[in-house]
Amino acid sequence: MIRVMRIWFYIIAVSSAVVAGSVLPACSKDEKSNNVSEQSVRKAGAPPRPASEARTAPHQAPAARSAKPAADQRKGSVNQPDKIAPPATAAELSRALTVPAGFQVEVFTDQVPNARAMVLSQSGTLFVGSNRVGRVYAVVDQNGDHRPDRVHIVAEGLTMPVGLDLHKGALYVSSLDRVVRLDNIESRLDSPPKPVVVSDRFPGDMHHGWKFIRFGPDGWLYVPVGAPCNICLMKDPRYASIMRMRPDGSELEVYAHGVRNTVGFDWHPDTGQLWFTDNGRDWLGDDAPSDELNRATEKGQHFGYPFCHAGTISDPEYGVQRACGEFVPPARKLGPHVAGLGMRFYTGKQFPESYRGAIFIAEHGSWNRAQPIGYRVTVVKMGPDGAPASYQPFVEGWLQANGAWGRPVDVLVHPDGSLLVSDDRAGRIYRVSYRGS
Ligand SMILES: [Ca+2]
Ligand SMILES: [Ca+2]
Repeated sequence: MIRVMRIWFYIIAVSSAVVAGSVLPACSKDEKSNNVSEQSVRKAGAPPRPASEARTAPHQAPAARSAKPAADQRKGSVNQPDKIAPPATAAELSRALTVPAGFQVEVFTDQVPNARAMVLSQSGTLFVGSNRVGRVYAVVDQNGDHRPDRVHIVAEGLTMPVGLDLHKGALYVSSLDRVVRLDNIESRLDSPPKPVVVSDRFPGDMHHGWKFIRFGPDGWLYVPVGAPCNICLMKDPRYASIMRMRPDGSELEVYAHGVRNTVGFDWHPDTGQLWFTDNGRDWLGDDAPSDELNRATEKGQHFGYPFCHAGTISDPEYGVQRACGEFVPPARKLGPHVAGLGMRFYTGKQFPESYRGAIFIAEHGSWNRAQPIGYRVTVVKMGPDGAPASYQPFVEGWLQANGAWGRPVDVLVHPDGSLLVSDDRAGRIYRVSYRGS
């Protein structure tokens, strides 16, 4: 009898630990991680994480244990705005969203559930990734009247296919531990090809495992690998980095270190330098640290994580190991917990002169802040020295007093100069255009 009770006690203790472990650490900065177990990831083809890749968490590294803040020392709170119904009509939409004078916002399509990153082909097909629904969409507007005629599903069953880009007629798509390719995609929208694996050399962690990917002007495919935690130091240098590889998957290497989780980047149209957003750590309070807009000027730079946040905030646990001065500071601090995801330089001509060369940022919005923030598109305008000079809201209104009906994820400059914005909560893509004053 005593033995049976002991076993019951053990089962209850372990279950409680599992529940506790799956609630807080599973929270990611820009959204909660998918509720999918590592076991189901392995079933989907991802290899289990080798022992050598174990994180150097305090429970495994006695030297760091004393610096670990206990759970009750975390600063901050969870406040995820309720999901409310999106505006149903064009009139309601224009009342809900605020834009600068002369601009207007329309729904481009509402047929893309869980819409994430976007890429537009030369012939005008808009490919859209997703997260938990595992699909890739192709939105076709045959006559270019900004009213899509058809939405195809060109891939499904992928694991968090957030990011995608086109190269020589093939659509490259991220899927957790791998990048796959759909060849000659535009001629096969009705009968899409089976994805071909380009590389499966990425970790299989679900936490920050979704990947925005893009080809750089140098022809390399850039693939970030997020930290598999809120805050941790991994021995494997692939974690918390931006990696890159050749289009055939060869020469995989780390391009930038110390990046917690970037879900959007672009190259400056004149300098060719890589600019990227990075989502700061959680549980340091409502107002710290700021999320970051960063600029990489060469390969091999370190952007601070997990030692230093937002250029000046030494991490309470890892900051003793390396000083903030050792790292590249952000080019611009964004708001705390705003969750800046997709970003693009404005290369169009439709918007007024002051927007030329500015950076638009899709802010997915906070969960770890008493007063929610983000849920908007912001704009960073550049000064004459090429450095960010201002940071302001551009489109706001997805967040209302009683909840949030949408969450911006990615932005894309259309060749006609308008700006497309994807929204994974409302399953929509919007078109922001300028009509003049
Ligand atoms: Ca059309
Ligand atoms: Ca940083």
